[in-house]
Amino acid sequence: MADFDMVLKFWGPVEADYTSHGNLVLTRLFTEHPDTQKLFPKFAGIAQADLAGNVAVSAHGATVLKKLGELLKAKGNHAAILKPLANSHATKHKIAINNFRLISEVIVKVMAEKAGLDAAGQQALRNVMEVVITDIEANYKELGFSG
Ligand code: CUP
Repeated sequence: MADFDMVLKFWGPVEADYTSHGNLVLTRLFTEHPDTQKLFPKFAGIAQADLAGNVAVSAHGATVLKKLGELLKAKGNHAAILKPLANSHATKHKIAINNFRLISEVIVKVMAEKAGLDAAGQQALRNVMEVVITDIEANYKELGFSG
């Protein structure tokens, strides 16, 4: 089975509550990698203890997971989805590529815990994220953002 489909088998629980799962992803990212909390100015001042209940964290977490859902459903045909995302993350937010690797690993862990993503699914998601990140990197290069 293709990696995209392998992950989509476990997407139901995530899709059913993008807000809670999204908050979990960003809270975990900011706790495990505190520097990443400074990437977005609107999150920089939030105390770690308040992340779980923060509405803005939940909202952006939901955005991240919705985007990932779109990417999975595009099954590799994602150039049109990634271009604007790479654009805004390079020119507006200035998010270096390594941060996408960090958030990807956190998403794998959260899906394992909350959606039952099994070992094969975890590998499939890692493969999908590798393709996505490579394509974002190519966009970054075109934009002249070193990332
Ligand atoms: O959209 C958005 O917002 C993005 C999403 C994604 C993820 C992963 C991959 C691809 C895409 N984001 Cu935001 C991202 C990020 C963040 O937020 C943070 C950190 C890092 C990355």
